[in-house]
Amino acid sequence: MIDLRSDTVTKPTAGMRRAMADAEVGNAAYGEDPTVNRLQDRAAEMLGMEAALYVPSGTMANQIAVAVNVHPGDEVILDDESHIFHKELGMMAAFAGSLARTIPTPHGVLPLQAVEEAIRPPSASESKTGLICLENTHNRKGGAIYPPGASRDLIALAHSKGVPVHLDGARIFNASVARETRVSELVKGFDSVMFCLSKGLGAPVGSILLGSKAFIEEALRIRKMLGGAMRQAGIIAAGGLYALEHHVRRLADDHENAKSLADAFVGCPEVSVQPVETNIVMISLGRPSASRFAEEMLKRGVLVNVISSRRVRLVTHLDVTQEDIAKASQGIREVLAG
Ligand code: TLP
Repeated sequence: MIDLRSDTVTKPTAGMRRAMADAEVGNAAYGEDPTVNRLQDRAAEMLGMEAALYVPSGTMANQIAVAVNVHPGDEVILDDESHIFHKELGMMAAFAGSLARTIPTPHGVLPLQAVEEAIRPPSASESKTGLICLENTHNRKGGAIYPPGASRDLIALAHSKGVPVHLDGARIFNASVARETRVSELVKGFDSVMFCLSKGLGAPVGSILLGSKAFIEEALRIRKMLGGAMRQAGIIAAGGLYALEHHVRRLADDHENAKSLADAFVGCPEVSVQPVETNIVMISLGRPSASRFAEEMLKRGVLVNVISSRRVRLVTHLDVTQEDIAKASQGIREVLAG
């Protein structure tokens, strides 16, 4: 099977498994796991943030960031297809008690004017704007990169109104490699950032949440509330460290593969492909339907992700070779011709 459903499907490489097997461990919840501590320090250094916290998943990292920043009844401004709003099961309301103030966006980039209008001035009779969240790269917008200028302007606006900004940077390393820009440049100015080790970077488990020392101290308490304090987590953290050392630059291969995969759809009248910037190919189909397309691809040994009745997502990653892409492209042409 060629699995293009997600970049979360990668399996640890032999080198990564060796690093995991050899990892020094301790009780991470006591702050005594040397490998977890090394991973957190390395991540903070790479992103240029004060402090970092290893957490089991990207969802937990995002929801901790929301909960640190809001009180029940506060609003969070974010785009209506963001992962935090769309795919985290209403946890920002269920756990933190916040309200989503969503803004529709064509490419996942929040328009400044709409954000300015959505930020509420301090008032005794209205909700407070507690947080603004951005996503880079944007999952449901086909791996689109948030333009650095646009995020800088948004942060400046938010800070001028006293509102913190969180970045869901699950795939921020894809943006960094595609733009040939240091990841620390892309996250400059954000109050908190999360990135996933278990997506394109190819580690089996975990995400990193970053921010100021004070933010991470509070994040530690909320991670514990969510049952996310881990013990001898160095075993899995070693996979994350290995990924940061060995799997960043190779993301460029995934981007190349995604571009050639997208080419297979070119010229099909009933299909539109979102411009491919990183490792996600998002297509909209007239005919066949998304589920029919997925069934036909499955018969040809290729798994794709049905996003809605008309949308399909294909994601390239560490476990997909150029040969796999050629085979999948052949399958796509056959299905669309049929
Ligand atoms: N994305 C997964 C699914 O949940 C859709 C995927 O296959 O793409 N932020 C972004 C932008 C994400 O894409 C994801 C996961 C998360 C956060 C959550 O990370 P996890 O799965 O580690 O909780």
